Amino acid sequence: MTYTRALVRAPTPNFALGLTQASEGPPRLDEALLQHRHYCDALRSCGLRLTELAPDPAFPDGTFVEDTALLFPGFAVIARPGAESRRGETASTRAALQDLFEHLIAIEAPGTIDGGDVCVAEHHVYIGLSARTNEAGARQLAALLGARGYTSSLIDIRASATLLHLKSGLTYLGDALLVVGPDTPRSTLNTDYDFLEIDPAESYAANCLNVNGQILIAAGYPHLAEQLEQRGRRTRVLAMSEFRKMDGGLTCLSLRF
Ligand code: CIR
Repeated sequence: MTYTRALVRAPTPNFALGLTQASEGPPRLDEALLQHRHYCDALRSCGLRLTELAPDPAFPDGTFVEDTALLFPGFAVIARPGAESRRGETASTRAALQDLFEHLIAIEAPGTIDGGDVCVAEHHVYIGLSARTNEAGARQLAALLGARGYTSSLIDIRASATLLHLKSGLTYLGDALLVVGPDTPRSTLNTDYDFLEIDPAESYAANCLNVNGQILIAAGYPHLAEQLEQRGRRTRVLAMSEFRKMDGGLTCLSLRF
């Protein structure tokens, strides 16, 4: 799929007050801002025009815009984040998407969905059941996707101590290639696809991103870089240390369409 645009939001000054389970210490704001700038530069160099949402200190996790919506050709789904502290983030996403998508559909209570739990592989969508995405939300999403020509399946990661979101351990890179982390349940994955297995020592690297043929990967994971290069994929490495401290990865920092 070719993207032309993306929504992003720089970290707020109180970014360190966001939710995290990582025990890597607080993020450094100056470094996070620099890493975010480089991320935006990478998206632009892949041909994307960026809409930059305003950072809002009421939402220290707001830089992880991916969790607030799901974008498909012709329609957008406004998510309902599982964490109470993040629920209000969707208002600014909705306002930004209003004029860009013909149809906006919202996930309704009691359903919750974080965009990070949704992995789109062509016309099949994997939906993670997690601490953030509940069954009611997953079923609403599955139904509305089904009505629009997509199939979907649920992957339960609630027993995983390591996966915050499904996409922490499963990403789709196009050309029938799924990147699968060591802790991701495999039983419902489409076996027609090729699986790129992430080395257990590099589990964070499973969250990578294909932007118009460039594969963005986090710095510090040489085995993944090598695996992708062996498959003839073009990679671009981005420093992500400050976002990792807040449980965020490459896909979380933008909404692409
Ligand atoms: C959170 O816990 O919600 C944020 N600190 C991290 C969200 C990461 N988003 C993602 O994986 N899609």
